[in-house]
Amino acid sequence: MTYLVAYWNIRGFVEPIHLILEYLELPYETKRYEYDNADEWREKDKKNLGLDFPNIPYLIKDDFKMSQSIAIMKYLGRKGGLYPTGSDEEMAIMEQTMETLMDFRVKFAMLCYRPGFEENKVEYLKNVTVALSQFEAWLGAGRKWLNGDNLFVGDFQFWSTLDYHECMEPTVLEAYPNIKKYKTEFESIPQIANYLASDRFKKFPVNGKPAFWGGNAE
Ligand SMILES: N[C@@H](CCC(=O)N[C@@H](CS)C(=O)NCC(=O)O)C(=O)O
Repeated sequence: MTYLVAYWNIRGFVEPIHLILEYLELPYETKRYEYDNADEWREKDKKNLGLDFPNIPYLIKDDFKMSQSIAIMKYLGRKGGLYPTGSDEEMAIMEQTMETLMDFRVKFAMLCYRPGFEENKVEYLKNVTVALSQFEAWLGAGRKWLNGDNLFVGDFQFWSTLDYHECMEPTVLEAYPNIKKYKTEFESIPQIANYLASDRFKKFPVNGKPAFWGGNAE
């Protein structure tokens, strides 16, 4: 009953999935494709693994195969109470958080993968204050985690995206005490602390080789 999770050999989109598996202490293995040998994915596994919508990350457990990182997070989250069922309104708020996190993550990726990184970064750091201020206020309204008292899958996505930002610009969270406290507390969860201290976790590369920032082992 081991989960196989596959992705490029980077942090990227897959990290929250690893964090959730680690937190829930579910047995898993990783398959890491290398950019220098991308045909192993593109020409071999993408065509032959029997994924209905071939993409990476993908997850395989016995005969069960799926792609789409958010769907994978929710699937694993439901198993461990990290994506709880609630009223229509509670579910809507969780979805709102997930979509907001995805916007945050995608804007960061666009910065990293677009030419002109150094010039674009200046503008990006001005604009990201809007998203960070919203998260700061959201947490400041008495929330320990993004969904209140209990961790949910969005927290794993949020931590990861925050950490990528700090890797890119170490002072980016300085003006946001609630976010900083949140991030430290997430890192102090025993399963997460173990993972971050283990050789299963590497700070770099954050992004794929084609990126203009974070694509190297730094
Ligand atoms: N919406 C998908 C996007 C996945 C995606 O774009 N994967 C990229 C890496 S970030 C990839 O290289 N996919 C392999 C492919 O398109 O063949 C998800 O969240 O899983």
